[in-house]
Amino acid sequence: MSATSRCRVCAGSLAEFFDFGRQPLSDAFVRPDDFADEFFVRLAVGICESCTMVQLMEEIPRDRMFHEDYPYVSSGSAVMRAHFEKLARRLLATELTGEDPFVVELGCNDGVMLKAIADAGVRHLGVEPSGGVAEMAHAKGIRVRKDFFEETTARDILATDGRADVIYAANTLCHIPYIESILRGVTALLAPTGVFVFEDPYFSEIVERTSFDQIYDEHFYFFTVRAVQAMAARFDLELVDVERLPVHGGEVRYTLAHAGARTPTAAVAELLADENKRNLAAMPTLKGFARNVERIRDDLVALLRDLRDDGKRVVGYGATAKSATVTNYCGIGPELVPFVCDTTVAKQGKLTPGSHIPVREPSAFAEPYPDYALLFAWNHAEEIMAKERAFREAGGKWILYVPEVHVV
Ligand code: JHZ
Ligand code: SAH
Ligand code: ZN
Repeated sequence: MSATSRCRVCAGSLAEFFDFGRQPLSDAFVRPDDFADEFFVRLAVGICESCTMVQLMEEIPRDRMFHEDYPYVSSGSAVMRAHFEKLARRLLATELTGEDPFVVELGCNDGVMLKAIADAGVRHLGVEPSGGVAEMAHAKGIRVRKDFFEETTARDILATDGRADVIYAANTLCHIPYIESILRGVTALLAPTGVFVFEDPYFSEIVERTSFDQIYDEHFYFFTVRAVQAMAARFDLELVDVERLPVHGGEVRYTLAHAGARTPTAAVAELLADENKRNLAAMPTLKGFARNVERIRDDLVALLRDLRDDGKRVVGYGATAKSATVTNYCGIGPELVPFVCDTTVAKQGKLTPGSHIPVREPSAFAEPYPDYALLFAWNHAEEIMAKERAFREAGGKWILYVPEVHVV
């Protein structure tokens, strides 16, 4: 782990605004008999005093996070599958209409987006370093390169496949501290009229909803229009469109093009104005966020202790990466939440990182239903509550902690 106090985009100085303390790797689920060598990092977040990019204070070695056993599988949510299919259809209709178009996806995971591109017979390449999920994509008939995307990878792809009309990355670009290498690679690989489209959690939404659990090892950057616009300009790229997305608790889809190649839409200036109105980059705003985080921690722990003291059963729902921050920062372990259920086979039978809550298969939820379910996968609330309608009908209640601790 390398400590840094300089912005990874512009080398400006970072002003730290929150420290979560010692945190485990969020997707490092541990075997019950083997947690002696868990890896911890200092999880703290700061803002660049020059370019306003919000980022972690310390970089975590990428191979510790993204490897053969990386457990997150993108196709686990029906809503997310539909989201990516819709985007694929739109790209096919608007950006991939020329002769023999070519799409590159960074972090294609199990192929949730590229499947629709492959089915349309369009030339594509997924770049995915995590072997297990890359293999799942390959099994779907998708062309995958098991690798980290960076400048050398981009130049290599350029040499073999030519320029890309679309370069796409969902929930991946914000994971990559060495973003300079990525953007140099993108600039080299992108066709003159091509677009680099990426979508990630929106920092404005994180502050607005105090969704502090978006802050964990894998999320290195927390993008805003202002910081992305400044970053793009450093690489002769230009932010030409933004679109707010409801998924994963509120994201923005950014579209970059070569500088001067496209006219920016009005949405860019509008969202930038909104950020300025909110004083998003100002220290008092960030300190206010920090106070809200502490309040939510106190409220959540108080509620869980009261329920335990009243003899109520509480079960966790969704062993998310986000929940690593919640459980470890708040000090929530099996004494407050005896287990958490999750559909991901690779997480089942293991313990949550750091907090050591057993992960069980979804069927355990109804054997019998608990009194309360703590919804760690709150970003999938609609989908999960619909699927688990019988829980509420049986008198069960959901506990949520975004944007405040509340019971429904
Ligand atoms: P979910 C991961 O974050 C990590 P996580 C990563 N860093 C990131 O940015 C996002 O994904 C994209 C389970 N589940 O999507 C499956 C059910 O059990 O909120 C998952 O383990 N039943 C790349 O992990 C978890 O919940 C269900 O019905 O915070 C959801 O994880 C559904 C829908 C999900 O991402
Ligand atoms: N796009 C999917 C997957 C997000 S998970 C979705 O939105 O659901 C983030 C993925 O990025 C992981 O599968 C991880 O292995 C991959 N990743 C991490 N660093 C990368 C890099 N440098 N190049 C390409 N993929 C990377
Ligand atoms: Zn900076």
